[in-house]
Amino acid sequence: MVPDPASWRPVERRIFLFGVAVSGIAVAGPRTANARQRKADNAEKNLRYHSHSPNNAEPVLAELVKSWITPYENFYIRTHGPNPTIDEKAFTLSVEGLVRKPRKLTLGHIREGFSQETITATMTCAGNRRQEHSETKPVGGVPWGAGAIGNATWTGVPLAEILKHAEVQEGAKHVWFEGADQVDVHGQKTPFGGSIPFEKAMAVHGKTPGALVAWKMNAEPLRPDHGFPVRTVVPGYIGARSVKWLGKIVVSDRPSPNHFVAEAYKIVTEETPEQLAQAKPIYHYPINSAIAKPMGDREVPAGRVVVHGYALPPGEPGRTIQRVEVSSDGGKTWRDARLDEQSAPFCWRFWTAEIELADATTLIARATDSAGQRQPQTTPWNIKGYLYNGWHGRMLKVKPG
Ligand SMILES: Nc1nc2c(c(=O)[nH]1)N[C@H]1C(S)=C(S)[C@@H](COP(=O)(O)O)O[C@H]1N2
Ligand SMILES: [Mo]
Repeated sequence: MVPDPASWRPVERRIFLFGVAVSGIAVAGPRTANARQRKADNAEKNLRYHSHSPNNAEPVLAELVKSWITPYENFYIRTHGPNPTIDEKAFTLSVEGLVRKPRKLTLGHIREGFSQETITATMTCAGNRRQEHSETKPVGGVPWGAGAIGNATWTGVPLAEILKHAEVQEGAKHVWFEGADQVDVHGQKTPFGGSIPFEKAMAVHGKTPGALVAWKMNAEPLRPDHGFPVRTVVPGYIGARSVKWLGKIVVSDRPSPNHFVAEAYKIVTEETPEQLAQAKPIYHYPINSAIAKPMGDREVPAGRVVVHGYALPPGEPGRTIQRVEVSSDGGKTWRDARLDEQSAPFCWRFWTAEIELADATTLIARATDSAGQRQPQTTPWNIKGYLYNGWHGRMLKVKPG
């Protein structure tokens, strides 16, 4: 059972002073508009911080399920290094590798030179619910509860358009993304990188492009924490493939050698070279669901209670949430939850269930998708604590009626 975020010890707020030097990217000092902006951004957020600079934070679950589109204030932040400071005017996005016409695209060109699309997609961290893995055995990484997930509208240009413009050559199999941030990896500064199969980059699932180069989130310019000025958004894939502060796209015949593709984001039980070499990078996220309300940290009166939560279909195209069930007797009997109206491809679905509470109760939720695939009761442990999607339990303190 996982403690609610409300019971966490607040992380001491450190004020971020210096921008990071990145080649081709302007460095700003403490008194710049950017530094002020960053402080303002953090203050606006309605999140519990696991760390500052790198900023890692998630919302309280009861807040998260108030709106199907997650407002900026409630949207989790996952970063591996300090936010880079980017000079919009000097900014270019480089498109290179297996292309006939390598490009350096300005923001103006990205925003105005291509067709523009707005999609809705849920983003979730591969480490969402990591705390539950650590109940089995310790795992590394940010100890996420079930709040490292959010749903937003994203406005941008389909990655496929940018690739066509650069004229992709024969043999393209993967597309790499590189951020402008600098992360400490084995004692060396490395940009955060992602990689997706070329097929996914060129795909259109219904109306949803396989990947978007986005500059707006919920109809507003991306905020610094979410990758200003541009990021990729890859519907159906773990958040790590949606690279923020995107500075470079490389078309290649192989997956990116970047640490965050070649080593991190793999399911292994030991980080040995053998296991890491064998394991494939994680792309899609699996089916998941969580109980968001009532929270476990306050007393709930006995009697009828409305339980709220989210359910996420797996990230493969065409899959939807078919059913969510809730149990208050440890999984012996289950009651169907009511699915909210609002739904869309690659998006979570909210649900509610009315449950009669007698005394101290553990509620459990599990979701089933349109292919009949159900959330597993537990998720096998892995050392990095990824993709926890076992039945979600919530222990309630019930006030006798
Ligand atoms: N450049 C860069 N992009 C990044 C990251 C990062 O640290 N640096 N973190 C990734 C991870 S692990 C996740 S889950 C998502 C989180 O996006 P958000 O902070 O906008 O919620 O961004 C991804 N893109
Ligand atoms: Mo993530």
